[in-house]
Amino acid sequence: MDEEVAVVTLNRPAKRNAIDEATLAALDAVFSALPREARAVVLTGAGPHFCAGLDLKEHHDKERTAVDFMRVCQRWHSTFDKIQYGGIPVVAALHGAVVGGGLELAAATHVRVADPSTYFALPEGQKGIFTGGGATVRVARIITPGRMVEMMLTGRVLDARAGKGLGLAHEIAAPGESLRAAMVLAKRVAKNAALSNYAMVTSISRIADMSATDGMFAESLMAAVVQTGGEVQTRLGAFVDKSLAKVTPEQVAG
Ligand code: 1HE
Repeated sequence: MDEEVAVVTLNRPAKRNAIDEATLAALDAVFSALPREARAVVLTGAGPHFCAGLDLKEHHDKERTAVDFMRVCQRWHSTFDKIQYGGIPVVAALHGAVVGGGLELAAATHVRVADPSTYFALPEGQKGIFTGGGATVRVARIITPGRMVEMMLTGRVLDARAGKGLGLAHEIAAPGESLRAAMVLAKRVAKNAALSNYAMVTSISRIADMSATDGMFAESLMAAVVQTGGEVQTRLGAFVDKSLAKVTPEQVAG
């Protein structure tokens, strides 16, 4: 923990942080029981790459059946849902390969900071497999389904800048600095009211799945809870007495 920011590190660098069953279980355990005082999380990967996706050797060796792999996918989905909808903002610090299931993992986070070494790919087709960790939903929504189909068919690799252009990254840090830059952002995020952050990470993507009428209704319910919540009087009091920082052009994103 660093100033209310919990740092979660994929720590299997010798295998490029490939996600085997044990790694997924560890991720699930961490995101199921974040420290109570955590107001934001930074997710990073040890070694030269963020994450090489599904552990292909384990999958090869296990000779899973269709039902086995369906269950694997369900575990990935449920773990990544905990990341996306757990109510605590998650900032990904990306570097090196963010490929296959690594991109699926990154897509479950809320803010993604890359450094120039970062590259994105969905190389499943070349391996004779398909995405199973939520990419058809999460990655397709970020880059559009058409672009995802093209990316998978061609095996195209996107560098950090191209990834940022498509929304896979939101910021490009200096070389080797994505973790530091992610910490800066996470500390900023952690200063928001916790209930506002909860509303952002739990409701916006869900409302995108609803009809406009249902979405407006859900938004009004969410806003009714947040706008009458514990920190409103203090924070708006600071606005009223002019002690709250103004919104200024200096805050424009780079
Ligand atoms: C792995 C994996 C892995 C590396 N599963 N062991 N993902 C992929 O198709 C990515 C496949 N991996 C690669 O293309 C490269 O390994 C990397 C670009 C990620 C890294 O290259 P490099 O040169 O830094 O490392 P390396 O020498 O290739 O790998 C180091 C070790 O990590 C080596 O093991 P070693 O025992 O020979 O030392 C690799 O075998 C191992 N390794 N990547 C298992 N993915 C729910 S469905 C999700 C679908 C997917 O994610 S498909 C997977 C897409």
